[in-house]
Amino acid sequence: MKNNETPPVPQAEPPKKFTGIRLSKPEEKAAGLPAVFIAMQQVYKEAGIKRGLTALSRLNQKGGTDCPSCAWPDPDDERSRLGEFCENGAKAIAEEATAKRLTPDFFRENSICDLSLLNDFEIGRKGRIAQPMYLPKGGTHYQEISWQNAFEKIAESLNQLNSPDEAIFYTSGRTSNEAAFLYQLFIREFGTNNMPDCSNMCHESSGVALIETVGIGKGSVKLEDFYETEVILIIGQNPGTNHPRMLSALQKAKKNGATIISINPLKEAGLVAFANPQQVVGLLGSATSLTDVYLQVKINGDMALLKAILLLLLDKEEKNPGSVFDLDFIREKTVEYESFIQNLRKENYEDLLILSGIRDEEVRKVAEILATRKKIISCWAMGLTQHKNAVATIQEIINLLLLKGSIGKPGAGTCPVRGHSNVQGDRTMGINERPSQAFLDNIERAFGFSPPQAHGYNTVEAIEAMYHQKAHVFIAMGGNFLSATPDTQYTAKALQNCRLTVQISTKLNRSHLIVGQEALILPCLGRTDKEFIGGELQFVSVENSMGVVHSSRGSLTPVSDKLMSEAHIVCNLAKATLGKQSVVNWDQYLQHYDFIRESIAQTIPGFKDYNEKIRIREGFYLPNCARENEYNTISGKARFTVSDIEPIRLQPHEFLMMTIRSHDQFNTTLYGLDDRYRGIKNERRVVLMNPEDIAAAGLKSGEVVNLYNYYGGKERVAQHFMIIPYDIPAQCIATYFPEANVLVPVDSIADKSHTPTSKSVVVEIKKD
Ligand SMILES: Nc1nc2c(c(=O)[nH]1)N[C@H]1C(S)=C(S)[C@@H](COP(=O)(O)OP(=O)(O)OC[C@H]3O[C@@H](n4cnc5c(=O)[nH]c(N)nc54)[C@H](O)[C@@H]3O)O[C@H]1N2
Ligand SMILES: Nc1nc2c(c(=O)[nH]1)N[C@H]1C(S)=C(S)[C@@H](COP(=O)(O)OP(=O)(O)OC[C@H]3O[C@@H](n4cnc5c(=O)[nH]c(N)nc54)[C@H](O)[C@@H]3O)O[C@H]1N2
Ligand SMILES: [Mo]
Repeated sequence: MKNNETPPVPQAEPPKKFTGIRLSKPEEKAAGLPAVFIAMQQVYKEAGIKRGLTALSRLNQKGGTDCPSCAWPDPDDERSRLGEFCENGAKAIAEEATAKRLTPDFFRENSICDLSLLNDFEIGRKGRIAQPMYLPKGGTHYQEISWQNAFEKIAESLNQLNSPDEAIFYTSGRTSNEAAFLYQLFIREFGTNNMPDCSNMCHESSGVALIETVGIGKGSVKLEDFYETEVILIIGQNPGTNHPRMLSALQKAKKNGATIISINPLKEAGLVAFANPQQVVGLLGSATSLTDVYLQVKINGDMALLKAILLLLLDKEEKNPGSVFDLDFIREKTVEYESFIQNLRKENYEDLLILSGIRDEEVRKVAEILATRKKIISCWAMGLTQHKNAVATIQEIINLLLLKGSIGKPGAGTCPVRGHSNVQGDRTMGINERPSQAFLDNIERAFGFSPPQAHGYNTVEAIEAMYHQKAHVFIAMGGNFLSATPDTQYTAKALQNCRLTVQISTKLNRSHLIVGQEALILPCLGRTDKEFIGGELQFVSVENSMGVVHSSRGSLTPVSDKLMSEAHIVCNLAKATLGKQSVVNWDQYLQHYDFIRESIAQTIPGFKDYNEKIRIREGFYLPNCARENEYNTISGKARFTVSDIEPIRLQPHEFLMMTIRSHDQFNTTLYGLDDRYRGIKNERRVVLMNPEDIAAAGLKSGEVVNLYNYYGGKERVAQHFMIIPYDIPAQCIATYFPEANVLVPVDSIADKSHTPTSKSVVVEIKKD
């Protein structure tokens, strides 16, 4: 790009250009040979054969590297010798293990404006950030800076604030337990709880719903429970793409006789059938069919659907008491059953069917299955958590499980399937803007300083605070805050209002380009990188979606000797900022990770003897009361909850939009431009739309449109999207995240959990 063509400001949104779509029929099964093949090719292309083979052979093996992709657990028993990873895990490795690096020359040659004109796929492909970089006030290009100077600049900015609450410390869920623990310790000693994290946009609704009802904000099942359960509900989740290794567990469950019920507006290939690439038959392409009953619910129609199912179950139970509900469990282990039943009776079955978009016969089929089964697991993910009524909907699932006594026993329970590989661990380590009093007391007891008591900002509040200039310094431990959060243009302004923005990252993304008056990039080691201290290879630890804490060690030589581990970045930042005032021995933590784990053991329940237990190769389970059929609520019992449906009423010209992931992305990181299972190749600016809706709106397949949202009286527009006919319920549409985030209103959030409502955005469609 010539200088005179460079736009004056960096672009917050990716270029509004099409990349050349190719369409095919959506697939009806996931994985199989092509998947593994494609994945391995990408690794070798990015990392080279030797690095690639080294990284892949260690992935998810006991004592090896924890996959930086999703949080699905590794099998406790045998692990596949073919490799315990999936296509998308391999893509995550290719992304991180790449041998390409961004040198100071790269940043000299490319201004932030130039880079912002690339699409997110192109930006990410540039390579690993190889040294700390600094963007001065008014600067157009990043320039190299020493680690020492970088820490001093941050310390100076933090110490100049009028209050520690004018700083914001974001965390994305890849950060290890060790780094997360030190990070929150530093932030609290500095004096704030402003710790928004990606959870706020992810499973926060699950945490809130579960704590209120069963007394623990995590799922209750173990992997083995899948192998002895009778029914698995999979609601608002696309495991074929986002948790591919879950398909092996579903396959085994199915072989053992489980019935699978999927609830999703889209017929996702991975839920329909699976050809396991880790088995010879799977490699040959023969598939196990997975879902027995597939309910293509309307977007946000889940609560109505669940209530319809519950009404049918109640009806059966009343005809033959004790035949459907687990009355002993209800009596001994729960409270508020009567008010729940009373409220349920008020519902009208026919109305519920209309709201859910599911036919009577289908709902009856499900009720029939659930009526006689006693061991039920319910899985869910973003299809439930990112709505206004997310907490209430998830609690309706809990109601169902409680009625059936399907929790706290083998083969049954809750399974919110987590996103980032250590998002659950980061919360356990105290990354939480609303820490419990007990947690704060533990910090005070272990370290002798008084942590701040006032709650801090969550993600949405952090955006508002920066926008309104109540916060001036933004530091991100990983992630891509600009592109992952709602209302892209608004968030861009918020970040640009800051005096200093700091990104601790492995790869370049748009959050490095839309920055405060000054900006820093601190390049860190990733999961696959080896880290030596005093000649000894260190390891970190992480917690998976089922509460197993285990170690992870890198296997590759870092691409640059100027990378620093996240834990060491925090120690140095703390030393520079807090200086002699600090009561924490940061120097000790720099010497060995065992010292960090020792402090964790002294502070956080469940981590006693951490250093010994973490050396058990398969890791150890954290205590989980719901799993033990104990409920850590005020009453000491699990709680039924009562909630009413508040349907989203659409005008005839409006649509309800969900923003979803393609098969070729990890959140804002694009591995490619395809969504193979959905039959969409080489294009992301698409709107999936019901064919009858397309005709009724006077549109055509392939037509170019703009999408509008008017929440709160403000116009938001996503320009230049292509209409694609797709099997999706009427008045529902789907677009990809993050391209459509510009439409997600920052102030439209879930009740109680404050999660942005990224799966129910009211949209108007107009021709371009
Ligand atoms: N390869 C890969 N793996 C990932 C990620 C990734 O981006 N790529 N992201 C990671 C992270 S952080 C997370 S949180 C998880 C996300 O994993 P998912 O939650 O599976 O991700 P989404 O694509 O957001 O998909 C949500 C699914 O919910 C459905 N859905 C949307 N709205 C509704 C609704 O109202 N009701 C119902 N019943 N269904 C609905 C969509 O059709 C889609 O199938 O995956 C993690 N793993
Ligand atoms: N519209 C819409 N918005 C959404 C969602 C949605 O479904 N729809 N989903 C939400 C969800 S569930 C989530 S979890 C968030 C995700 O939000 P984030 O966690 O903020 O985003 P990611 O895209 O996962 O972050 C990717 C970046 O992390 C950095 N990175 C990768 N590995 C490491 C590492 O090991 N260490 C460090 N320090 N940095 C690393 C790289 O620079 C990379 O570019 O997005 C949310 N936003
Ligand atoms: Mo997530």
